[in-house]
Amino acid sequence: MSPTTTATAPVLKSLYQRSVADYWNAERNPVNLLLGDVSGTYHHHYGIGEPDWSVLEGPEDTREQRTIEELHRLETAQASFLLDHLAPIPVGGRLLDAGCGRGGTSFMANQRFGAQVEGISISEEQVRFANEQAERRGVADSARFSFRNMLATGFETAAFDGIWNNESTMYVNLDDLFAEHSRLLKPGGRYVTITGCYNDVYGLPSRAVSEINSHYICDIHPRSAYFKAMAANGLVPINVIDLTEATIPYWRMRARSPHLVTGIEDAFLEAYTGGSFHYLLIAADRV
Ligand code: GPP
Ligand code: MG
Repeated sequence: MSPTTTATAPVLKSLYQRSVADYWNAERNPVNLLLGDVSGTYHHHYGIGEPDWSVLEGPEDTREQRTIEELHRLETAQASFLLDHLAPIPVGGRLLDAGCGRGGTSFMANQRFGAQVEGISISEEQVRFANEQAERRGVADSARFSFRNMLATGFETAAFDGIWNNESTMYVNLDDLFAEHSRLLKPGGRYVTITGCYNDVYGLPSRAVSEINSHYICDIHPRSAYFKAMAANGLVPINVIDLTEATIPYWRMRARSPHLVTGIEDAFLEAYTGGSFHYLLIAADRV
């Protein structure tokens, strides 16, 4: 079997998906690895909440480490907020982390709900990393990671009590994604996403949004597209929360951390403050 196929079908279905997988297989950004090292929980999403700006003051030789710890705290707060909206999940329930990265949100959900978590990614390197983490944490029997495509997962119908996408919807067509989520969720199951989306009121994607697309090889959707695709696939929103103001301080602190910046910080700040882009949580029930 080729490493990029399952027993039944290739996981990567297009050159586009191959290029996204290549990006994540090669990704080693200090802003992700050094932050993850703080607690052993590696995130691939941004932060929310007010930073403790005093970390930038005080001794210079430990400033970077203080900043790393503070940004990690804000990223963990983001994942925790997402899980607040997934709850309640029955103990022993089954959850899907669609686009799981190095497994950060999956491990938090596994611990918090006592649930069985399946994390999936089209990056074999991320899957390997996350499974190694699961072994290290002693939870490999209840947090599993596999090389799968979120648009055609191969899991059985109505298998999950909850599904989330933590900043991974901008890599896929939303109609295809929500059709698969709808199939996978039990009736009454909960779906949550935190995502960046562009503002329909502004018009088409701004220069800053286009820069973000180019940086991550993604295709940020308009806000409207989420609600159209959910409505078409039996997902009924229960909560929509604009987190834009809550994430701006994270970007301001990240932009002031010379060892952590990746070069995309100003584009996020411009997109959010200019009104062309929102950071949104959407929670929906499967009917
Ligand atoms: C976060 O991952 C970014 C994405 C998954 C893609 C784009 C998201 C949007 C909301 C537009 P990361 O933590 O690997 O990014 P970085 O390396 O910049 O910290
Ligand atoms: Mg990151």
